[in-house]
Amino acid sequence: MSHDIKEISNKEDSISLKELNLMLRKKQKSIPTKFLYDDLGSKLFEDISNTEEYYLTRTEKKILNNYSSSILNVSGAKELLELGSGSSKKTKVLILEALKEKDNLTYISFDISTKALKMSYNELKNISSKLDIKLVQGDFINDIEKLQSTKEPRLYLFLGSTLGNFDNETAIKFLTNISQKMKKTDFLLLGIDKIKNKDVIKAAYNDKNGITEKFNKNILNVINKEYNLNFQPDKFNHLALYNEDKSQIEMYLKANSKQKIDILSEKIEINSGDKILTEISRKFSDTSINEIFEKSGLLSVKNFSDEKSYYSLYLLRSNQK
Ligand code: AVJ
Repeated sequence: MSHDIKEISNKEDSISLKELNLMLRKKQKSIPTKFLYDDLGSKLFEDISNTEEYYLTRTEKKILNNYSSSILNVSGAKELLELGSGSSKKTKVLILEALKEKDNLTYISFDISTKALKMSYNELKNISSKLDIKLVQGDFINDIEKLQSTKEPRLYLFLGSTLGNFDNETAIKFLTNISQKMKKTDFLLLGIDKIKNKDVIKAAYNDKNGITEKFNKNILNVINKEYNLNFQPDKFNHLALYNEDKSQIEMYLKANSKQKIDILSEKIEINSGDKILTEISRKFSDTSINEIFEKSGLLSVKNFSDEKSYYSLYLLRSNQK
């Protein structure tokens, strides 16, 4: 059985070759992070989340297991709307808990990737006849205002520490969009990775089996395909540094030899040792994340954590109304 996917994005989301060219010529070269997540990249990320070193996914899952019923009691949600749902595996815990108490529940899966939406549907379709599943394809930064609202109390979910991949301005813009969309009875559950011992953080992005390395290098295959370029992944090394001043992981591809890339009938010269930034992953303190909430019109109602305080789920409501 298949399921309708409602499309609300204009799909003009990809950057032009010209823009990419500019990004690769800047003093700090970069490639947009989203190119990490083609089908292979999404699969590799799943593999990362099963490594010993990558504590984030497993810790978040544990917190959800422990506190699903509190989260649902506080929020009183009749609808769950997940932003960037991926495969919805973690959310299943919350859905199963909600179904214990309720006669019906709506789960709205909102993702840029139709493949992810289909996976999410397959993961959930047989759970219960009381569960109504809706699939919406769109970009969670730009299309949030286009989402349909109902009168029911809704719990927005943004899990997996994805907020950490946004710079400050984008994070505030994104959260402001959500808080403006939220009704008085709505809540947002947000997954946040916390500042901790830097060796623990660094190890999570440098797993010994080299899966993160594969994941990082795959970005070059993705843009080669997308823009018909000639990057050679073997000529780069994976580098994930923890920038303590900014409390963020910075993931780079570092050239291990001199090379030329053909782009727009020009050549980009890359010297041995040049670094291309592919992702930042920010870590927060309770204070630094609350500052962002305040600037976004959000109020933290409660937060849930693990015994080591590695990770937190913040339950928020909008301060705008
Ligand atoms: C799932 C995007 C939050 O930043 O930790 C994992 C992605 N990058 N290893 C993160 C990622 C390198 C991950 N996010």
